[in-house]
Amino acid sequence: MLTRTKSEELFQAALKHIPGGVNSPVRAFRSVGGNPFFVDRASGSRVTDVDGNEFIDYVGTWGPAIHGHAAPHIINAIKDAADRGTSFGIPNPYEVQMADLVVSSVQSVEKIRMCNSGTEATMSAIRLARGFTERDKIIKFDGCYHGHADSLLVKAGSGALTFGSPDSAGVPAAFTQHTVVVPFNDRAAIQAAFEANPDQIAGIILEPIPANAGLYFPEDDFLQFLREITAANGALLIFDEVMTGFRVALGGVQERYDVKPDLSCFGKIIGGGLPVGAFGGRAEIMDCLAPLGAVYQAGTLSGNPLAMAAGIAAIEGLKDGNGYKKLEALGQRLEDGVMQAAADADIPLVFHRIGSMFCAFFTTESISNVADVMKGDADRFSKFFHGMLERGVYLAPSRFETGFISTAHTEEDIDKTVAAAAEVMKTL
Ligand code: KE4
Repeated sequence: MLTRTKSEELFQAALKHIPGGVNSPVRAFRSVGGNPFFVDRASGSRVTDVDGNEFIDYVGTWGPAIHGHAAPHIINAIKDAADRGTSFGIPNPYEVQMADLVVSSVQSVEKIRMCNSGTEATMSAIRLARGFTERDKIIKFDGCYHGHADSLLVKAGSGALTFGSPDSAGVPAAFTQHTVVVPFNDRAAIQAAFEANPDQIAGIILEPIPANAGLYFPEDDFLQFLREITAANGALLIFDEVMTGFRVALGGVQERYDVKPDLSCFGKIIGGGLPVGAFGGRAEIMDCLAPLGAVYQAGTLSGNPLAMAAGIAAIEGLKDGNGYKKLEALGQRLEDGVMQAAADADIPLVFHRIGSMFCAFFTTESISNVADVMKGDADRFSKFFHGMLERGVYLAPSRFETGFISTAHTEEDIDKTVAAAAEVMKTL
């Protein structure tokens, strides 16, 4: 058993003044049981908790740590920038460099606006889509998560013709009445939504590869279908690439699937571990933003030099493409090893992966939307999570979350992980 004394003390102390003891719900281990550990330090592929336990980390702060933790080139970039001031509220050269870097990396982005989180990015992109099209309604997919802006905290409606109802307390029904929720990969439902709302749909927003309710994939040409049906109906196609942007390729999912959305949202990696979000796309749409246009959007720390310096270092470190080759090789090694471990233990397992993003489902069913993900064995996942934690491997503390490999992970890390999985699978 792991020594958890200091983490337990800290968690009890955290509970006094922080709701649930955490500053973001998923960290609380509520879906796997037990209490979270507290990190003392992290480096490369490892995090070390306050009791001195070291773990191979596959959460990677939920995506930003594509170069691993405390990557020297990122830390040095932050230190250099910090010595000259942390934020000015006045334009700084890093903002121009970041904008040029994203535009040169992502085919559909002609202009970009920085903000401070993925939530801000998607919230702002939707406001911009509504302003540009002068329409109110948005289509989103059941199971896709775009941060916690009111109009996106929406429960799936009973069908394409009904609007979503709030999926959180505190969201007035009126705030979700313009959001239509349809099942992912369901072309008929999308067709019906457009027919039921002629000339009223401002846009469709989606995670082009959903990764917040398990990890699953657009069925053949589904993204191309969305590109065509939005164009045909005067609606915008919005890719939420907060997680997949610069993760699955330098140009994101849109590069891998060769589909050009009208707007894209980013976060995580482009902040190099500091708070950042961004949204960008066609210039004629982006130019509707204040101060040029009538769509208001702002942020005190948007484009601050620290986050820009960190993000620029993170992206520059990916440009030669070697990192993606390494991530693919490590991802394949992990997938092969874990699948073999499950087979040897006669445990039914579905393993979805794209590059360095992966998710394991304890089920025999195929997975193509969130309803399929719900059929997974939650109890088995929790036992697997804790068994791996005991053996020094930290997986995402929820079966609905995606795991991440970094370029700091080694074949030895992967082999240790597979060996641990082989032991734990036998206990399930
Ligand atoms: P933030 O506001 O958390 O920076 O980004 C929201 C967001 C938007 N779009 C996508 C596709 C996302 O994955 C996210 C945030 N992802 C979660 C991880 N599943 C953040 C972890 C958390 O909420 O603590």
